[in-house]
Amino acid sequence: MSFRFSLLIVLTAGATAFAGCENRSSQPTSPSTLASAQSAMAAGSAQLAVKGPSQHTVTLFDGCDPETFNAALGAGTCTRSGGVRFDRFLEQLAQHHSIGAWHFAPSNVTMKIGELLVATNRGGETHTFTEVDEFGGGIVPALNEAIGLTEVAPECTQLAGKDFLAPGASSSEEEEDAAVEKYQCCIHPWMRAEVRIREK
Ligand SMILES: [Cu+2]
Repeated sequence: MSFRFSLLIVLTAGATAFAGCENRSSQPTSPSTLASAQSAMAAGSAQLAVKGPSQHTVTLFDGCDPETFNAALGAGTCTRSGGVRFDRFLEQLAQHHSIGAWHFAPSNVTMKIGELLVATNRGGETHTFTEVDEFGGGIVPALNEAIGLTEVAPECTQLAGKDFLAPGASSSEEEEDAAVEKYQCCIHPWMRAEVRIREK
């Protein structure tokens, strides 16, 4: 059920509930509709504040330490405060082939056709949120090597400027097909998410 439809039911059911003996609602409200309305209301009042099409946000996080990352990779590479020092970052990658602070949250999303998928960068570095057929390496050979990825995802070799999300930036797309889609960062290829899009 889309958000707009849920809201309509909540409002309709609410009007009926408060009408008392004066039946101001011309349409009788079935118990199942009321149950839907109640579950929609129980889903949280925060939902009611949202306007426009229903959207699902994946947040891009990292844990870069500005002092050491900027010294190693150039001024402006990392704009957050505190975090994982660059030498520690490389050690962790070599040991674990990923580093948890650099991740997409949530990493699994289920949504419906017509809804918006939004990616928002809340980290201190630039990331991409790139749809790929298969997860693979990215555009930084040293990072691919550190995590043992030898196949570069072809989609990562065809990025445009708009695909690079600076800290604070967002992208969004409306999902049009029922599918399971894979998304990864083309800089830090262990940052991954799977998105299941269902029929309406
Ligand atoms: Cu990244």
